[in-house]
Amino acid sequence: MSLARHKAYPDVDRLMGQMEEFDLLLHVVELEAYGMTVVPPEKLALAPGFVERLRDAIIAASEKRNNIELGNYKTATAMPNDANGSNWDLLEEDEVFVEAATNPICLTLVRWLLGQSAIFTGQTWIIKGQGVEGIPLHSDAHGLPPGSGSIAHMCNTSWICTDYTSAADGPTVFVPGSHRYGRATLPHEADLADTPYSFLPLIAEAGSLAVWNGATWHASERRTNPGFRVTLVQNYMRSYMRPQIDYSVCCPTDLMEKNSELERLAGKPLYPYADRRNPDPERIKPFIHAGTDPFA
Ligand SMILES: O=C(O)CCC(=O)C(=O)O
Ligand SMILES: [Fe+2]
Repeated sequence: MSLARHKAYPDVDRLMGQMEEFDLLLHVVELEAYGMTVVPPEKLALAPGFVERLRDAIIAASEKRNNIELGNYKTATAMPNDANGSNWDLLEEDEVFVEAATNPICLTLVRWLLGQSAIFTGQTWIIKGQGVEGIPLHSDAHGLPPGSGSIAHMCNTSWICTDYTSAADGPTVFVPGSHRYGRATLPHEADLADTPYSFLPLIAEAGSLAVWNGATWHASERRTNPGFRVTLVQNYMRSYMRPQIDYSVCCPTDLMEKNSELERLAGKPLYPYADRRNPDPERIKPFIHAGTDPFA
């Protein structure tokens, strides 16, 4: 008999019921132990054709927003440079993006990690063609310094829209257990070629959902196969840590011009992204640095 029957801890009892209903207990244990898990399509209660619609909607959005043609996603050997341009903020492009963000199995795992008050904070695609390089190990929980590792502050749920069968597909890779470090990677830890940390690849068939604690270190490998890897990335966050007054927007310019401390305190927040684009890497740098040390 489960403890949930006592109904003494409603926020958890609800989750326990859903985890049993959706057969997610293994995935919750993997999230705790490894910092990531992959839910296979058969557990995701997907509407017929969901992953095909999602993949087509991503390709259509990329072609429309960037005024390009991507060709056959299974066989293309070249990818236009701007296939990932304007790739944030997709809900209004197609209702399949709303289905993806609100899938009940996805939300059960999100709420396990972030609590019932979790909020949806972003949705973006990755299209990755033959020869596209990987990216180094990093945490997605930007700005959270060491000491913050006992709970998840944000998480990532990624819909896998094409099969990730081997390293040649250019998959995401993860350092298992790294969510416990509760910090960003340091420069000498980040390169997959010589990092001292072991990592495991995200191998999954199309229609799977990969879920990770945002603090779990991850990277991606170079894609050598033809065709595109297509992924829908979704972020959710805890609802705290937002300013009462957003001085980055409303602090009078003349006051900031007279006082450089005031300008610094007003901040230049990384979020929200202003124009659907990944921000300039120079703008992200200070936020990543803030995740390396409590005094950073
Ligand atoms: O799989 C990849 O290309 C890496 C994606 C990534 O870093 C992310 O979704 O946060
Ligand atoms: Fe990431």
